Amino acid sequence: MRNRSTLSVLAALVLSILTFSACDTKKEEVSKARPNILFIMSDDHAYQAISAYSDQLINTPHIDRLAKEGMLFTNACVTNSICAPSRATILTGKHTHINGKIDNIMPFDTTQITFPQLFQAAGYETAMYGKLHFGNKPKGVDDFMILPGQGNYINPKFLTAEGDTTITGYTTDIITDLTLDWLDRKRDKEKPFLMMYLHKAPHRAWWPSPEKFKAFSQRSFPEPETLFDDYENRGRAAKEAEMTISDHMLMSYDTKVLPEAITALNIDDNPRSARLFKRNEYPRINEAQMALYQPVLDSIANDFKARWPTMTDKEKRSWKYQRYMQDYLGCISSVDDNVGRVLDYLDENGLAENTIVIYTSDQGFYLGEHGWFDKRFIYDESFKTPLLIRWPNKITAGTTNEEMVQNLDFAQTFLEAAGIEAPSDMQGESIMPLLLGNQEEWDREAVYYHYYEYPGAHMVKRHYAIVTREYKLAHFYYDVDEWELYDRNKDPQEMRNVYGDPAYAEVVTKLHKELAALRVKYQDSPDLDQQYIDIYEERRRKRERRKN
Ligand code: SGN
Ligand code: CA
Repeated sequence: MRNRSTLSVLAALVLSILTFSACDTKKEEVSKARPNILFIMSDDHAYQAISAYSDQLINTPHIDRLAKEGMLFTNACVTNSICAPSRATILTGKHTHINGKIDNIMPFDTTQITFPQLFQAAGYETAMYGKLHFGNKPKGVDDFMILPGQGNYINPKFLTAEGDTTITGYTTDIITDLTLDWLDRKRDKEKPFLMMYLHKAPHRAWWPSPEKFKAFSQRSFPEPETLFDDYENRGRAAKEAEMTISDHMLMSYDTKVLPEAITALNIDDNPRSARLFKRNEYPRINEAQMALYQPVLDSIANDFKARWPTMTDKEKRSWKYQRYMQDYLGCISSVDDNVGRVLDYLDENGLAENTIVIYTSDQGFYLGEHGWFDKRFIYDESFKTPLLIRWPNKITAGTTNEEMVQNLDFAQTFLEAAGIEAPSDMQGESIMPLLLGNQEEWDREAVYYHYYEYPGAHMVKRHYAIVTREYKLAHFYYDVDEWELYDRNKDPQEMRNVYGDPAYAEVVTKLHKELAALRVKYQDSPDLDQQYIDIYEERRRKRERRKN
């Protein structure tokens, strides 16, 4: 009896060890073959505001962890530097002239395949939380909670499959709470996951949480060298854009000077400014939150009233720049804290090793360079975007990569990492060789860019361009016909258009040829340029008909 029972216990033990280890091996194999993907994207996060790129403005220890433990791309860029087009490119793996979402207004044709659909079909558990800004609900996700349109910073509303819900608190914290809850409780843990964790911050009008608002309003930041750019030696596009800190940044709406303070000084502020201020986040603030925001708003208003009347124009621009940076970087600081929470969760739950973590933005942003805020231009600060990727045991920790990768490449990269076949009409290239250190398998020498939203907000003219490691050749068209060439090595701040300089004649000829070839490769053409212009003309006619 005793023997039998000892035997059976032994047998059970052996069996359980065998089953356990078989199951463990199987799990290992499955997980090795199919990594989780955590795609973190913020909105308008300039690489200048990540300390892994530059420690001039802010310390972002948590985002930096991805560089320390993974790969930092120093030449990652977008195909069209604006929100919805960038998102459409990421989701479809196609340039915006092909996927049709050339600007923030154009509807997205939802019959197109987006990469989360392919993940879902391949057995991944998929979700999207935060800002999509697409005009459509996402496809291919088992669960979603997204902000409507641009969404709000304070007490934001979310769209879900079950209807709308409004959550009290600060958007960056809330999007993270929801993401962690999905990772912890909602998802099917038998499956690998694809999580799209998408921040609204640091999008205009840059409202930090009350704590960061207070802390950052005490700080001052170094000015970029080109804050007082006069746009000499460039074409009309830079001169005519409406995105200067001095003239186009709104006093109340953007720099958060209470409208009463402006009226008190009898200053001619753009009427949109107070109107937008009173309509945007300010009325959403509840009493408890206002107790924290109000003292800071008052101190900004007092400082403004005391100093503004005697300031020179130059000092006024500097003052607005400081206010802009205080709020923008306050927003970033919350993003960084929250990225830290998510990375901790991965660590604490044994998920870090088999999860590819990507941190990026939908484009870059001007933090006072050329006197600007906003984006849209081919010039570096908005053309480039942060990109940091961690994938333990695959990517060598602490590596920097200088290749020209684009948001166009993301879909194919993620699909390859997950072992899912990418549709043959996607236009990017998987950057897997770079991640795995097989640099010799990568031979891209130039990327293509095309911006369309003109006439439109900030009035940045339409342009398409070729960018190589050495040069940038751009054609501004529609109501101008101007070419710009920048020598990226000699003139990294892009202050001198050398298109007409005879010293660059050969470069110009060569780049014209290469640009024409890229236009063919990516199926862009003068006819297509015209078709998209016609759509704008039609929109304008419709608006006028409505007015009359
Ligand atoms: C809004 C902002 C613009 C910004 C666009 C696009 N104006 O229109 O400054 O360029 O969004 O941003 S605001 O008065 O509404 O703040 S994007 O990230 O969605 O492309
Ligand atoms: Ca954006």
